[in-house]
Amino acid sequence: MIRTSRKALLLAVAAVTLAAPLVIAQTLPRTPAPAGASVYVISPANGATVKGPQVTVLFGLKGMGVSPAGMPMGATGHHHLLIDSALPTNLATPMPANDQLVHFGKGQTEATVTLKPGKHTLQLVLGDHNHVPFDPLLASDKITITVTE
Ligand SMILES: [Cu+2]
Repeated sequence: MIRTSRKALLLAVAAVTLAAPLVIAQTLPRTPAPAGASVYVISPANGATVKGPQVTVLFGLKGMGVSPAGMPMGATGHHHLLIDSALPTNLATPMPANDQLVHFGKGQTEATVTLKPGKHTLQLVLGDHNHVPFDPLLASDKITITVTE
């Protein structure tokens, strides 16, 4: 009779821990937003049809100020424009920067973006000096526009 020590083999395998690379986004404290603050898209209007491909978006903010990223300056933040994109799911980390989540870290209050013909959604999120969304989240309504050639 051949006996293999399966139990010993399993224990050996269990003892091997795999050092899988972990990507942990840096968690930062969220800056409290003043009561009553809100962010909104001034233009284009929700449902508007606009000529593209260059579309100018005006950023609105009530109850707070706009300041460049990098230094905490009281109740101020900078705008982020989500293009055809959902809100970030993790609100305790700096927002990523990409074509669909554009930072305006110089304190811009408007931007001209290039959009292909068709329907697009736009939404603003205010971030603090670390690009972390405020607490509570300050995001505009998501608007939908149609861009023509
Ligand atoms: Cu930012």
